[in-house]
Amino acid sequence: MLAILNKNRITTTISIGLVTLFLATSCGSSKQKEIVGYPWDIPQTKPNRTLSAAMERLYDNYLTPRPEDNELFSSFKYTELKGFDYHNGDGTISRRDPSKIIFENGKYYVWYTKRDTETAPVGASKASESTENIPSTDWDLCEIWYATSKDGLSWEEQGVAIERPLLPQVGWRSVATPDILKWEGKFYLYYQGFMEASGKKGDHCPVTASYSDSPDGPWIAANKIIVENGDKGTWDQFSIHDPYPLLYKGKIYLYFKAAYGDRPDYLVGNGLAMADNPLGPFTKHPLNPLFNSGHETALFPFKEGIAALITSNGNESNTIQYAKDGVNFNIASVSALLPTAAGAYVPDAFTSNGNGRGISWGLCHFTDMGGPNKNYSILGRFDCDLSLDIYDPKMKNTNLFLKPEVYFSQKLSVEQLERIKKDKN
Ligand code: AAL
Repeated sequence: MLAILNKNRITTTISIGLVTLFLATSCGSSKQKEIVGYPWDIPQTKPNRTLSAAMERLYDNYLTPRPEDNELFSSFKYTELKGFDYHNGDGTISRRDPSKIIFENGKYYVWYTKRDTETAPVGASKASESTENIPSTDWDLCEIWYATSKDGLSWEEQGVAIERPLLPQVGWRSVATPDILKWEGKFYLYYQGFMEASGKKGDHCPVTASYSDSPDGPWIAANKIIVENGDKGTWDQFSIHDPYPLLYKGKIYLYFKAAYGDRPDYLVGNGLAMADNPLGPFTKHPLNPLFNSGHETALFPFKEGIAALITSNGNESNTIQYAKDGVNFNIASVSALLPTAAGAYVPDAFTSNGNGRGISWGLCHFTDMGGPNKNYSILGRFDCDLSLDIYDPKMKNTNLFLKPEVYFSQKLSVEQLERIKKDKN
């Protein structure tokens, strides 16, 4: 009897059960040779032998042992977009946090946070210096704009979708980080509605919404909080960020993000609020938060469940996760260079048919473009193969080669350099 300890359970095997393969000898005799090592040709199903914890995990935790066969593994490729002007990168124009992309009227639509301010933001740490015209963070004093595209590479900015309403309405200070729902022929934009400059106390805001008969607007503001902050002392008491609606199991599943705990050691989790109607009432899932890591919400229907890109913040950064029930997520793969604030093209986001097909491209953002004094963000395109309908082996590469300049751009801080020098003496 041999007890095998692995991460989640103790398995007692009935016998050691080493895999035994028998090879005929070259002279055709019946003499057979026992191979006791792990087989050369990776078995697709868990072999009946004792395995190390890592090899147990390979079979227990992933859809397939090889990443190239894993429908929920992908590497990511990036392309610069055509059609957006950033005022020579002086920090006064910023576009960030793209919504998921939908296809309507023969073209792709995306909504995003746009800042067009007199100056670049002063930064969260100097938020007290912000004014009616000077933004604190990159997403302060913003509006929600939208753009359309025929090919997903060249975009035409169409104009503002959601302006900042007048004080004291929800979002008077800034409206940001939108996402889109199509429900019974109408369109619903959910977004963060700031009532103070972000950075002053934290990044505090609730979620509000507007609706329209057409993706081109005009948009009517619900003019109320759609997803309330949590009770005092709970993880989402201050912020409900990145509202992200999908239609799943016939209900509106609105995933969202909250940052909790005291900075700098704060955690970011994504939770879920559900409703039968787009303007609520929304009921938060009792198991929230549903993720222990991640940042901006990026999810899509996959088979009968929901898959998620978990980018940064937490022990499970850089993973792709899957929940058969849309609630209990597990790691489906570990990848690298995941798109930040991904807004994928999700053709079946609102079908609720229990047969999600996955994603293969979308938009994301790149922040901190102009350095501390000219901070702004740009939108870019990512491509991947997290789709059941394409097979692109070039997207299944776990051996990422990055140029030395990428590594050398990760610089030691002045304090770190001092510590290293001091340690030496
Ligand atoms: C983003 C999002 C939310 C935050 C800020 C703007 O990436 O998580 O939208 O409030 O940063």
